[in-house]
Amino acid sequence: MRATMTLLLAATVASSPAFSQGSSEHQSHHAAGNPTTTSAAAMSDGEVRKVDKEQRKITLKHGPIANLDMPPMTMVFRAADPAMVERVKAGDKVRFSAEKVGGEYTVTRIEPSK
Ligand SMILES: [Cu+2]
Repeated sequence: MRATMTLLLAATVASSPAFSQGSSEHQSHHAAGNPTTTSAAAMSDGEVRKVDKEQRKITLKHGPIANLDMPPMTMVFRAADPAMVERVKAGDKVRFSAEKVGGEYTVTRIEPSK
């Protein structure tokens, strides 16, 4: 797929200099936009180990979290939204997004996984 794209692009550049300008602008637009979009929307797999409703904390055994550069582990997260600790319970398999907010690892999104 990537090799095909490169060949097509090379052919376009070779045969039509006018179009090559537009193509490279298009390429750089995507290169700049993708990492941001991906990290904001990235979901990681996890399993709820413990929910502390009073402290609004969720202990998750999680898989790799790309945007936090974190390997799989079990750790405590703060829930961004109080409703999150009502929605999940120990033993639930979930998909979630986490970010570091104010120095605390915070779950910004969490949903059941199947
Ligand atoms: Cu972790």
